[in-house]
Amino acid sequence: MKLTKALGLAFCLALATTTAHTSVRAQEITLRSADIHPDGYPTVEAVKYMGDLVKERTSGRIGVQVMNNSVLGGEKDTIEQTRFGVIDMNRVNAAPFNNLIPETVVLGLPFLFRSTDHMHKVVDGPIGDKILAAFEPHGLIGLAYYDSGARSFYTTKKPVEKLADLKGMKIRVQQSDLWIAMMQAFGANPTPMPMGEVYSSLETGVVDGAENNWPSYESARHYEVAKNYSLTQHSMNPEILVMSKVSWDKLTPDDQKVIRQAAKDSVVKMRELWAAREKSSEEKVRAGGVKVITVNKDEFSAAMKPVYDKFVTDAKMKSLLEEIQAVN
Ligand code: GTR
Repeated sequence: MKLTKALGLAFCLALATTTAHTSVRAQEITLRSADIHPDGYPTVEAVKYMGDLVKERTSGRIGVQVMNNSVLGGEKDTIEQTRFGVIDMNRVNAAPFNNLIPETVVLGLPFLFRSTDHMHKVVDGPIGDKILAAFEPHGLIGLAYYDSGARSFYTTKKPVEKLADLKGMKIRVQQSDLWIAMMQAFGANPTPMPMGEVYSSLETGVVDGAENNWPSYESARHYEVAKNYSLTQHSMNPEILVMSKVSWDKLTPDDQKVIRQAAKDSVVKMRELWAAREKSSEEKVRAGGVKVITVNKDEFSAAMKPVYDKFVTDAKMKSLLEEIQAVN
């Protein structure tokens, strides 16, 4: 019985693959792009939109197939696969790049950006370009930045009302040394893990809390199991769209230009989608019974000196930080 089922599944998969190939036959190149988020999430829709632009601008020769919902794996794994050309494109938060590409660390530093506008000015300007260029020696082409709002803490039992409440709490973080150090500076016990494991970890008590923006808190349904959301807004770490250098090098310079431009053009669309989703997600979780807590952000930000001391050490990081702070 088991064998029959397995054979049946294999047959279905083979059929699905054949069908997929048939439907894209008119396209010469199909770029597979990874994302962990579900359909409708702004990052997913923005990359689909970018794909439409690419298709239109190459008369249907090149298309983008967004493979979202973590079907290609967690972010850290898909980054590796993208570097090796197994995946062509990837939309990932800046955090899982931190240990590989030191220049990305600056973007996630706590309480760095003064506002969304400040963050936009930085990533849209020469500093943003400089950080994207730092991807290339690591087998990746940095294409664009997408919004990710501000990240705040949410907890299952005890609400975080003041800094001392985080003391000893097990908090899930992204897989990045910066984020581990940040949680330690907040007094918490960092537990790094991929996003896909967070819901069950909150539910079973493996962690006491996590932190994220409104849309992720809502779409991953973490608000169902962690009902205290404390508005610390400690980081505005953006999302980054990258392409595998292996896939990039197979394209003509003209096609590379089309890809770059379409990625840049999708940023405008993404920002609209993001602003709307931040609002609707906040409304949904509030309606779902979440307790939203206002905190004294200064108290949280004052605890972050050790993080800056640990990560802003060399001349390159110091100048990146100063340049960002100087942007008005
Ligand atoms: C989300 C982000 C994801 C991922 C996730 C996480 O806000 O869009 O790329 O980084 O957070 O916390 O793992």
